[in-house]
Amino acid sequence: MKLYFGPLACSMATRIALHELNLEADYVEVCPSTKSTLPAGDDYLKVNPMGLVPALVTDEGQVITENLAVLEYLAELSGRMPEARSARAELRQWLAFLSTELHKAVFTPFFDRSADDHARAYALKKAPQRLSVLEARLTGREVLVGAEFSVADAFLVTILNWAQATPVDLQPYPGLNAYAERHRRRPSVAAAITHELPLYIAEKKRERARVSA
Ligand SMILES: N[C@@H](CCC(=O)N[C@@H](CS)C(=O)NCC(=O)O)C(=O)O
Repeated sequence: MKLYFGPLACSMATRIALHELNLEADYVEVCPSTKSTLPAGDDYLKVNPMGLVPALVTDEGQVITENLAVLEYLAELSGRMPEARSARAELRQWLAFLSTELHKAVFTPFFDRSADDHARAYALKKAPQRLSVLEARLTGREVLVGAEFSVADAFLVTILNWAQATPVDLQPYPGLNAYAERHRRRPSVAAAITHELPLYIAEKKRERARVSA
């Protein structure tokens, strides 16, 4: 398999999931500004015309995009999709919530250069309700769905990591904050952050150089 990723972006959820599930993959970094791969300089738009990460190329050569689909594919590939239909629906429900209500609605406006102050104000207005839903869900629970760390946790932990770089404040949500702190120390998560943080810093440096050129 091959994972196209951006440093500390939502694609880190797939890196964590691959690690958790003991699945091998090649990792190809994508520059968010030029949409080319690093260091080869290949055109990423030929892989995903949306220019968004993640994209996972399976061993059969299929390109899968969209976090929800990629994460569910990996869970299924490794036999970790729940057996019961109701439990599968529950996992999908949380993946969809994370993808749409949390990632896109609350955090994307702080990273998307085309978002303006109105978009960011809208996101901050939406945040408390969504974070409260998570706070209620995680109170007394170690993980988001089921009994073990799952692809949904890989996704949530990746998203919550962005709070540090945005005005989204996790402090009023002690259960959620503790969840984020606890899982950041998990080996798969710690390894992903340790690997991607220097790449993120390098990406920001390149971006500053490009802007001032
Ligand atoms: N709907 C997509 C969204 C993916 C997405 O927003 N990826 C961001 C990184 S977290 C990205 O590639 N941003 C680069 C850009 O907007 O140009 C999914 O769920 O996979």
